[in-house]
Amino acid sequence: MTSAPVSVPALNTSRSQDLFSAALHLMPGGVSSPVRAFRSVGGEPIVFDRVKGAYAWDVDGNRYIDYIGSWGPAICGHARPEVIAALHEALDKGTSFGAPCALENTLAEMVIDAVPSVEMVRFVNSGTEACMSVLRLMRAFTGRDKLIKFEGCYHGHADMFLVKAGSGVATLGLPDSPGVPRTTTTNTLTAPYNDLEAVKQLFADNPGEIAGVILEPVVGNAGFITPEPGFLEGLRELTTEHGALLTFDEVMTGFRISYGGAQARFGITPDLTTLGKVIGGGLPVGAYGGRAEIMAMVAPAGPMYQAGTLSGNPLAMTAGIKTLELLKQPGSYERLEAITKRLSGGILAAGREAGLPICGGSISAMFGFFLCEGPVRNFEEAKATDSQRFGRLHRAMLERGVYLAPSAFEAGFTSLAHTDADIEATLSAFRDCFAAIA
Ligand code: KE4
Repeated sequence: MTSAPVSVPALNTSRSQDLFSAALHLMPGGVSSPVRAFRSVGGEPIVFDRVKGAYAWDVDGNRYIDYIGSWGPAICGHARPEVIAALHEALDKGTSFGAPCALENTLAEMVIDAVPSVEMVRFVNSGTEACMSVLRLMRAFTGRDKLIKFEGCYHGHADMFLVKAGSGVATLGLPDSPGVPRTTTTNTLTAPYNDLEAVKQLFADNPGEIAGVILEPVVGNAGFITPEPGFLEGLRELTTEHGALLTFDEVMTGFRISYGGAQARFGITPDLTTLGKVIGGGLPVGAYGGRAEIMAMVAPAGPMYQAGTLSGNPLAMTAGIKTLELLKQPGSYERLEAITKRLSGGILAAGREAGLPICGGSISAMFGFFLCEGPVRNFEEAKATDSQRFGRLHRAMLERGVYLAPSAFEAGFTSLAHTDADIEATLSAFRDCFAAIA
């Protein structure tokens, strides 16, 4: 018997509504990035005023326990005093140099020391830039044009990645955004996540033409989907066998699944890795790196061109360095694993108690759930989730002061700032809300 949902006073979001109404006339959809518009969960987005630790406050003064953390960067908690202090100090020396600075050496050494595949690294300003650059590098190094990506995996918004795989095993890329010419995505092949046979078939159908395979080693952009045993190992073997490069897009998983990323946790070393989010500590940073012989292709060391005005800027380097220093402290990942496992286990238990179809899980500081029976091993199976019901859940959780990703096809993120009390309060809200939407 599930308890009747506890009613809560309606949220006063009048100032958010005013600001968002104005934003709609200023920016497409009123936002700087589509997912923030709450289109897939309904209702209007909350306009943030400030963040601190595990919390966000909107412009109406409502406080939320935040499980997005700026989509990953706030893994140590928002506005950590140590990061803010370091930025204040760096600010006095200027905001951008456009010239080499020692801070780049420091962060590069930290990334190289931490991430098994990275012997050399190039900093850029976003995950999108990192992924588009690494694709160019895979093509430059192999002299081949084709790429394999997986349905549901997101590698930023560069044209060649905006491919909506058709249903079925493997298909030539069909652009899923206007403005992306077919010629740009013809070389993008897709396969279902966790489907090694589909990848084998792609290599057989395109002998000597595939430059590389790119994937999220733990998927966070189709909801939370984990690699099945043998999947990552199989990709490592197949790419090596066919002279193609293996790239782990660790923009989301890097320094979140472990200090060395998913590749360290699973013990599979790709040829190249992309990073972002956490390594910028909330300021714009992306990076790509890998074997020195491959990175030697990158200009000006080699012929593959890639550049950026603000790449490696001192403020972003400072925030990244301080964030990794905090993460490196003993016990950080044990704490993240423990609170996230408790949260995820509690969500699944609450959903089942309410009689809802639910599946999901967590790895380190990343979690997710689908409102369907499951298991969910790929994007096709993820689409079975009840998005409508998720939308009602999202709004009900907001009213209870819990801020979840505004899409059924995203992951959730915890931080070192989330307390046991925050987790308990969140699970209490889930129990209420599952009862309300059952
Ligand atoms: P950015 O260009 O947004 O910094 O990174 C693109 C990117 C690349 N690879 C992975 C695995 C990613 O998760 C991302 C960006 N993630 C989304 C969240 N699903 C960013 C949020 C947004 O688009 O507003």
